[in-house]
Amino acid sequence: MVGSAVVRRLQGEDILNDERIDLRDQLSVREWVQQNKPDVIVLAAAKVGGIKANSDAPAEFLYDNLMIETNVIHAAYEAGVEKLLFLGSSCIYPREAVQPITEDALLTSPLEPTNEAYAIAKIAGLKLCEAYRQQHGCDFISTMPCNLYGPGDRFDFESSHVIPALMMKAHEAKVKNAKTLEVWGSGKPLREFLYVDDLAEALVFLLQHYSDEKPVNVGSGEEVSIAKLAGMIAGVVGFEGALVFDSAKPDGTMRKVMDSSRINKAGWKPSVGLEEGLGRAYEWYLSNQQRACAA
Ligand code: GFB
Repeated sequence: MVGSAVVRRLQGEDILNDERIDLRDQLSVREWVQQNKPDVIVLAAAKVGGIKANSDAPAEFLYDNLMIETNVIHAAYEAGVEKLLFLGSSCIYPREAVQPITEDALLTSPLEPTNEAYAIAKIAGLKLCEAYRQQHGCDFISTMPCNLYGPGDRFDFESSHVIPALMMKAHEAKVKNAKTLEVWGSGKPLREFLYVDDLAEALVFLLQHYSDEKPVNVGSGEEVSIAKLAGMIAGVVGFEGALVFDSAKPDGTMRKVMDSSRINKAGWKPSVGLEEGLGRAYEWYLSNQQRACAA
């Protein structure tokens, strides 16, 4: 999802976007980077998923992400890549971080257990960028996006993030004329969502204007409860039944809103509000259902 948005944003530029490489394979990555000699790498590739996928497959989330990061970052160093941008995530901040979360909160207290494996891997990625900058002078930077959504997202009832999962459920409920829509957890957790094309704009902005070891938060600042979000999604999809909350499912972190004032002050602001973004995401889902479910 993020990679495609960056490619959309950079249309017309000389972009290498080779989906055949298994980034977990060290040799393939090294050969590809040596042969293609990119000037810049945006490391958007990762094993990602929603709260259930993270809890069900911690080994995959840890292994795949560690392999992707170490292979790409080291290969970039060996090939003398001029700039590399690594993507962390707001969920790598401590579970009880003071809100809104500033970049300084990293590694100050324990992580949220439902995504600990993913968070540990992503923290390692940030630290790799920092270490290659310190030891070898590489211009490798990192950013922390909040929860993302939009075209190219993976739509799956079980393993998706909340927006695509609820969108699919609401769509199916509407088509089948069902009376209820199941929402996991209490509906009380608060989340901050950013439309993926706004993130792509921020990434290009950082590539052009930022060079420091400290990661940069990129969020919308727009916080919403899961209950309200579910209602908005039902509205966008046109599902008119009732929301039913399943308290047997986990809530995860109760709140994770980031302080994005550093990038805001530097000049980047999001342009797509949640209501509009949900509409666009649903349109994309309707016209790409096959691709959306295979992503
Ligand atoms: O998007 P989500 O899976 O990830 O869930 P996290 C957000 C909230 O939505 C949780 C609730 O409180 C879920 O219980 N929710 C309600 C649902 N209905 C659903 C549903 O049908 N599907 C899903 N998936 N959730 C992830 C991390 O945490 O955040 C990842 O696990 C990743 O590592 C991502 O970084 C950004 O926000 O809880």
